[in-house]
Amino acid sequence: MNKRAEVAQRAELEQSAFWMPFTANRQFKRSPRLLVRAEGMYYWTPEGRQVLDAAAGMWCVNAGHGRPRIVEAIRRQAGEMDFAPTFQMGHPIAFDFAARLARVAPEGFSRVFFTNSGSESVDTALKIALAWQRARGEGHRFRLIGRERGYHGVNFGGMSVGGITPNRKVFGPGVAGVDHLRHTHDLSRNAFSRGQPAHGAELAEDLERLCALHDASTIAAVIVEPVAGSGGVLVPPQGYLERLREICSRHGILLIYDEVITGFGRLGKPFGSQRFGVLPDLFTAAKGLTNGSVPMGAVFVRDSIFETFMQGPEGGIELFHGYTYSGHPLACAAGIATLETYEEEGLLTRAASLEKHWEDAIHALRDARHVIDVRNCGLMGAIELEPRPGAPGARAYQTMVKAFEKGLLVRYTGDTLAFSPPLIIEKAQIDQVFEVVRKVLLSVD
Ligand code: PXG
Repeated sequence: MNKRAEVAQRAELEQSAFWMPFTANRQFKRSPRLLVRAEGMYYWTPEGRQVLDAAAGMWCVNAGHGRPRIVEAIRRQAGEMDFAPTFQMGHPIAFDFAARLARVAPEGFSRVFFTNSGSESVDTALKIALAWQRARGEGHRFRLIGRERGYHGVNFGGMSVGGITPNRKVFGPGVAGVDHLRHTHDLSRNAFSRGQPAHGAELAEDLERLCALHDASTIAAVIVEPVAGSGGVLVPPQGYLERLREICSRHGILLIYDEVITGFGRLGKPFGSQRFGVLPDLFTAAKGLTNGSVPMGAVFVRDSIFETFMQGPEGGIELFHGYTYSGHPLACAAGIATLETYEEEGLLTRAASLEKHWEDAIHALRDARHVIDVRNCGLMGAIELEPRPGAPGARAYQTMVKAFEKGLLVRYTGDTLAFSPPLIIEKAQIDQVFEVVRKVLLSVD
């Protein structure tokens, strides 16, 4: 692009009608970072610069970009049938996709409710939990418990159980009857842990505190991410999920996993529950469900929970909930092709075979400039930087910007750099990711 065209484009962007999500709009539009093409492990900028994607877009493109089978499936479905309702009508592809999903889910989770995003999946799961408690005669259970530093999307339910302060503070009181467990991040005991940290299983006992305070008979469900993503890649301490599971079961509380990030192979198994060997009662998915290609989310439900809803009169709607686009044909077509791609290439377990290399590569940065912690699990990782005094988040932001200039896409949250590459990444590319980060950190003040 010549200088004049560039100046014109900048001017246009500054006035753009696009109110960008979770973005400093004015700062971005003054100095934009644009992506125009993607294939495999890479994006390209309008100037033709290649950018290695160490973020799988935004934790979603698990099979890499532009996979031909997925592209073709979307194209074919768009030509055949663009839309069909799923309220009191059906189309075969939604039934087919749900059945295929049930086959990769842990045993006993053979019912799937479709949504269009992670946020909608979370709110759907919370509503199913409340409705289930009522259906089994426990309607006095209305409380929902989340966790500090949890991210469950941005709708009212997910915002309320979420535990990231800026995502909550200006939006009023949220859903009533919500409380939070303590988070599990503890640098004083667990800094530079490889995989699950050794200390902190006892933090699950915090649920006992809430049961004592509110009385367990008022609590419907607890929701946690198996590994907290946006809160900074917080890996559950050894024994933590086991204890949380045990306390929930003892008190009749449903355990919901938010697997929007941990689903579809991120942790070396199809789902986080399988990686950690601790099952929830419901779990959410989105992102990798369609490889990020068409918006879609899902809630997986234990068979026994589904059955509770199926006891009333046959002509009665069992759950007054759903979205116009639940089970959208394009999303289902993309999802089926995504599953086929994952299965054909062994991607739902590939992270397990790369985990050791990934772990060594990221932990090699423990002595890099500004670094105060390194964490990892599956093909997920984080490097926490010491915040610049008086400017929290600034150092990680600057690192992200400089890395992008050097051809690497990473994400950051607070002062933590987060890494979650497509699961097709090769070892040499893993090494490249962390070499670039090391170099960039040298140039960040
Ligand atoms: N739950 C979890 C665990 C998530 O990570 C959502 C729900 C909401 O999904 P939707 O599709 O409504 O955005 C998410 C989304 C980041 C980042 O950089 C993370 C998410 C979204 C955007 C950025 O950490 N997670």
